[in-house]
Amino acid sequence: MNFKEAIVKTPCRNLIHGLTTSDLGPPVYEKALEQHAAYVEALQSCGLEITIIEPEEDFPDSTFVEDTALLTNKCAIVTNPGALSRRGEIKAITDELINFYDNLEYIKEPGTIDAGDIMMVENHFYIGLSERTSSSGSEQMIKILAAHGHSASTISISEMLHLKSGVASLGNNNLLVTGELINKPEFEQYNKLVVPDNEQYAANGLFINDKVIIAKGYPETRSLINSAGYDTIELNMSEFQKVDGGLSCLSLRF
Ligand code: CIR
Repeated sequence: MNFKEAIVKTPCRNLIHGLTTSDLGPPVYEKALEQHAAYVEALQSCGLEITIIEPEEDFPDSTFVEDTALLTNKCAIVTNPGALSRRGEIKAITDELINFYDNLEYIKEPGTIDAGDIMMVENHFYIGLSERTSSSGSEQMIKILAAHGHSASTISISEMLHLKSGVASLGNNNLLVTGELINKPEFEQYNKLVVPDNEQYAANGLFINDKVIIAKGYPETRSLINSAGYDTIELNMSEFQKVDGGLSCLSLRF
């Protein structure tokens, strides 16, 4: 799918209190703002129109908009995020999505989904069953997607926060993949670009309109992607990494 639009949300000051499993220390807010602005520019350079939502201090993790909705060329599904502190993020996203989609679908209690657990490959959606995404959430998602002509299936993950923490579709049957996901039978049919263990963070790349955006500082992954014939754009993601965020989490692309 060629993307035309992206929705992002400016990080709030409370980003320093975002959920995290890392021991990298709290993000520096001003740096996060700079990195976010560079991210927006990179999306623009890939040809996307960007809608920027105002920051919201009540939700420290709300810059990670990807988790709050799944957008396809046929439908928009607002999620019920797995972390309690993130549930309220869907209000602002819903208010924005109604400007782009006629009908919104919703994942309902008790189901939970973070859309960072969902990877689109052509017309198929892989849904990671993680600590954030429950079976009930994924069953609802699969039904909604099927009603709109999309197929979907689940993959269990145990070591990563989200499915897309460890895999990204680069189109042309290529997957950028790392860690526990490398040998998943579900990904057998793909040509795998395997991200080495010491560069795992770089597996969360973004394939947008023929370019691949990757985190800066991961030379092996960059040359792997370049050797496969893609141009890369590198972005410093240090402040978002401190709160477990990656490139894909920072936008909703459609
Ligand atoms: C969280 O734990 O929810 C945030 N600190 C990071 C969310 C990252 N989102 C993503 O990978 N899609």
